[in-house]
Amino acid sequence: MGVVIYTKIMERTFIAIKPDGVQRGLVGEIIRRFENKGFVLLGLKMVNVSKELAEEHYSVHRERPFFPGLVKFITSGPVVAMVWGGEGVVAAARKIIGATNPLTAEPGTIRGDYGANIGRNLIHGSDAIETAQREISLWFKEEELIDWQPALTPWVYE
Ligand code: IDP
Ligand code: MG
Repeated sequence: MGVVIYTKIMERTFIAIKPDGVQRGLVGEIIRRFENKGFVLLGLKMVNVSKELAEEHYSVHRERPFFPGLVKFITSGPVVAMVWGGEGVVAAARKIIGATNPLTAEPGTIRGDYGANIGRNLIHGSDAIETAQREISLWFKEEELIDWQPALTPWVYE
């Protein structure tokens, strides 16, 4: 019963733990927050991001003054790329992540709890459903994503 509803409301988002999050040993802490919420991990891999992938991922920011530094930062060390699923996961993940600038991000959010500088804000999350679709297909091959449902689903979804 719950499983059927779950399939209908399923949404997917792209989440990436940036090089600062990996270097600071926050991979487990960050994944824990999404797991605890009840979202479902559908794909995960560690990536040494190429300049081409970084530039494509952040192409909307191409003209911004911070773009070269951003590309340099994202390619500076391994990134943990993930796809998470769940009802309303795109918007809800952005709330878990917090505002772009960690100095104004609310305490309790990932950026609010662990960040202290806008250029080192630990994590990326898609900002809309269409963006999520674009980013998932940019970072993952379809066969790298696992279509599964946790046994606890009826205890997370009505
Ligand atoms: P978002 O990650 O919260 O969606 P965006 O405005 O899409 O924020 O910016 C993308 C990324 O670019 C940010 O997460 C941050 O890493 C970087 N960035 C944004 N604004 C600045 C800035 O003013 N200085 C340095 N880096 C920035
Ligand atoms: Mg953004």
